[in-house]
Amino acid sequence: MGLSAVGPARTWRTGDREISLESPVIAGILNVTPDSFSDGGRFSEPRKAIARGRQIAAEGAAILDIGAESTRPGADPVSADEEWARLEPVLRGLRDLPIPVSVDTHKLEVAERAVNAGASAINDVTALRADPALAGLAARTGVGLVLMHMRGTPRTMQLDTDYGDVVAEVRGALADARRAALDAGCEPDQIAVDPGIGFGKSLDGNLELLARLDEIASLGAPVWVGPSRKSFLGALLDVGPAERVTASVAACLAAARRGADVLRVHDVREMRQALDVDGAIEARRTGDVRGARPSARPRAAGGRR
Ligand code: HH2
Repeated sequence: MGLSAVGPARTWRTGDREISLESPVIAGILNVTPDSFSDGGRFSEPRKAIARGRQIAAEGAAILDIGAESTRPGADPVSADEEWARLEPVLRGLRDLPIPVSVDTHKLEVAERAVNAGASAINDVTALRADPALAGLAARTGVGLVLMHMRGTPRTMQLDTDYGDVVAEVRGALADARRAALDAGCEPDQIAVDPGIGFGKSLDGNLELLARLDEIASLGAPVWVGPSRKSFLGALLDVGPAERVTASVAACLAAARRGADVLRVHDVREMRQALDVDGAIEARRTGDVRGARPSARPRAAGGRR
């Protein structure tokens, strides 16, 4: 099975832009935090963050996902003012980015400011539990909304990772959150869902969610997934975050085969190469050139022809 979607054309609407999900796309991660689990401190300085944001777009991401509060297990929360102070200069510096920017926040105050500063989507890792009013903001402004499953909070989420049927429970919670967003006035094509790999899940739970991602995809919403560099890969391979690049690409490809639309990754270049090779092979197999659309993908600066 290839990675191109079958059936009617699907899109994710983020403000005035529509992202085609005919084949999986990449959301490149930019953490402007001092303490993120794999890249904390690398892009805390706005100048470096802005340069990395541009690089992520040039490397072939369809979305730039900027986070200013770490959600790693045990992380301390930051105030809205602190979160905004980290985000503002970076958002302003990336206003002319050719790809939409999503902001990874669960605070209404931060989300409102981010949308005013040009963000096209809000990525809420609490799926409206922290602030249900985020759905109203998305409904009013038309920005995209990602609803991610997490048990508890980053401080508590790894204390209880037992589920009866993890996929059924996550699917049910995402269906409820999606329904709440629709009731608040969002359009269906604005709302994406995400099973929250690593957020209150055991190694087995994470593997089960990826293996049965098609059941999450059957909700009919665009599916985000974020296994990138996470500790379940470290548990499988006994390597640290920086050495989990190949494993992350493998996990994302497996997820894409089971219906993931948006692959949230730190290593955009490597993920892009994997999708391009898979697309080219798939196009050859099916005779369908849609799978290999190199012209739709910006070439990295300095890349050889
Ligand atoms: N994972 C993280 C943060 N935000 N958002 C979505 N939709 N899906 C995810 O899997 C997800 C997410 C955690 O990763 P990272 O941003 O790299 O680390 P940190 O939270 O430490 O900044």
